[in-house]
Amino acid sequence: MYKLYWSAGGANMVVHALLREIGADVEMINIDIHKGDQRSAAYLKLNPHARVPTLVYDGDKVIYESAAITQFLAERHPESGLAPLPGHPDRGAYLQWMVYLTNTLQEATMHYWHNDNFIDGADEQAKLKAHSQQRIAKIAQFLDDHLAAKGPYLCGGKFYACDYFLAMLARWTRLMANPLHQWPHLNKLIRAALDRPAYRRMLEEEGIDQPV
Ligand SMILES: N[C@@H](CCC(=O)N[C@@H](CS)C(=O)NCC(=O)O)C(=O)O
Repeated sequence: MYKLYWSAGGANMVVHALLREIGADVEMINIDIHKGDQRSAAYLKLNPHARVPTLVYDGDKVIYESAAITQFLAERHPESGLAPLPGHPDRGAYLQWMVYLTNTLQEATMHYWHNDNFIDGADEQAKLKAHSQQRIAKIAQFLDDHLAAKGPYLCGGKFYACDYFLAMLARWTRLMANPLHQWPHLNKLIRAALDRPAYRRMLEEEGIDQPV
C-alpha cells in the first residue's frame, strides 16, 4: 500500500502513471499547491522542501524527488518492465537518461515556471524565463537527434519509466514558444506515452485535458 501526495499536473504525474501501470494499491492525497497545502506543518514533516510528489510506503517510509521515486517504484515492481535491472544491457542508458532529464531539462523548466526561486526582480526573472526557453530548445534538439538516431524511445526499442518522465516534462513546455512536441521524434515518444492506458488514467484522475 502506497500513499501519493500529488497536485494536478505537478512532478507527481510520472509517479502517478507508474503506480497505475503497476496496478499498485494507492491512497491518493491531494495537495493543492495553489492554496499552499504544501506548506502545512503536517506536510512539511513528510517533505521539508514543500514540494510534490511525496510517496509513503511500508507504513511510515517516505521518499520524495520525482526521479528518485520513479526509479524506486520501477525497480520495486520489476514485473512492470519499466526499468532495466542491474545487469541488463539498457541499464546504463536508463540511468543516464533519468539523471540527464532531472538535472538538465527539468531544471530548465523550473527556470521558466519558478524563476522567483532563482533570482529577484521582475526584469531579471523575465530574462531568466526567456533564457530557459532557448536552453530548452537546445535540449529538445539534442534529444530529438538522439531519438532519430537511436530511438524511438530514449533507450532504444523499449519504453521505460524514463520515457514517461520525458512525456511529463514535455507537458510543462506546452505554453512555451517551442513546446517539445514540435520536434517530430519527441512528438512520437510523447504520443507513445499517451497511448498507454496508465498514462491516460493518470491524466483523467488529475483532471488534465491538455496532455501536451
Ligand atoms: N525536484 C522536485 C521538484 C518538485 C517540484 O518542484 N514540485 C512542484 C510542482 S511541479 C511543487 O511542489 N511546487 C510547490 C511550490 O513551488 O510551492 C521533484 O522532481 O520532485
